Amino acid sequence: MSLTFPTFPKNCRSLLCQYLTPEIFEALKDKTTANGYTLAQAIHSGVQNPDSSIGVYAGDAESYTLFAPLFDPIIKAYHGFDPQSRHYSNFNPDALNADNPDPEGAYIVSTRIRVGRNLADIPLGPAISKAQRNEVEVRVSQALSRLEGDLGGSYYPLQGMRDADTAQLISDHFLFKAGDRFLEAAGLNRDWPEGRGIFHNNDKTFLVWINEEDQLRIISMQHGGNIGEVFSRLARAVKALEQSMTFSYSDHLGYITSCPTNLGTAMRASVHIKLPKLGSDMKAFEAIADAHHLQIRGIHGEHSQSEGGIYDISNRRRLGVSEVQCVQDMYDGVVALIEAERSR
Ligand code: ADP
Ligand code: ILO
Repeated sequence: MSLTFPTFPKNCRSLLCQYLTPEIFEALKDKTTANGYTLAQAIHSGVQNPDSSIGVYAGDAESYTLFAPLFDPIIKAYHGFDPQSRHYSNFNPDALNADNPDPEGAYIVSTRIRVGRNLADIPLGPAISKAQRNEVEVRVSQALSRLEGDLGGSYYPLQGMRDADTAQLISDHFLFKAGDRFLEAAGLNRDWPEGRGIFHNNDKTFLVWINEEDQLRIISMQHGGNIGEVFSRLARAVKALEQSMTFSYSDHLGYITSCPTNLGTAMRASVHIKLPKLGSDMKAFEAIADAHHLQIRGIHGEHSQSEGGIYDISNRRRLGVSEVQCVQDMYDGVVALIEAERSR
């Protein structure tokens, strides 16, 4: 980690290289948050990986204020959200107007909605110590063990998990992958695999990742396109967990997450959907996705490719829009995509 202005390749398009000016660098390079997080750490992932789309990570809530001259324009560029704006929440399933967009099951393979959360009194993953990470694992797995009914389940630490079980959980889309180079450079893979793990109920429709990019990723998922059921289960689970944990939240930025793309609702609502015809006309596909604030990913998560004409389609905006609006964005866009696929 250097204290000299980084050089980026000419073709670099990340938000970091667009917004890190020499003036901003000079003004921020000697600042350190109360948890000891520095500008050099915040930009390290984007400096090491010039093909990043964003390139920065926060080490704690204070990073977003201390390094605001860099973070604010990045947040504005990604979410369209101004530094003086206020985030608002609406996680009420009754406010959602999203029936199953594909009741015959011709297009949608599965639906998944996740939110990121971090404990208010512990630094975010990039600045967390080994002892603090282990403490998060204990506190969160204990809270999860108190859940009942369809949310009840078991916690499986990554350490000691059989390789075949890990591989199966990853290929079934339930578990995060190891070795992500963006997370690696952000310091998020330190002490791997200690302190990480996955909780899930019997049906694997409710899952919680512990200590991946955020301390918690709370996930609701199931086969098919019943978005309302997936959203309701998630809302119920989050409410239940809030009884025993206080999550980091600010009126300005909503839920505080290590990557600025996840601020606000920290929600990604997605479907795995078969769109082989649109997939062979990416220009038209991307135009519909852009018009509906959608992101297109491959079926093994971010930075992966499509397989068999199946794509992961999700809301792109998460901050300055409510949870209900995130899902509404995804629903409206999926309806438009199915219509376009059908008419080809
Ligand atoms: P995140 O959703 O936390 O941003 P990723 O993009 O890495 O993270 O996705 C994590 C896992 O969730 C991947 O295995 C991905 O294939 C799976 N996944 C995402 N959306 C769906 C979906 N609608 N149905 C099934 N699996 C999904
Ligand atoms: N740091 C990576 C990923 C950014 C958005 N995705 C996630 C998972 N936070 C990049 O800048 O491309």
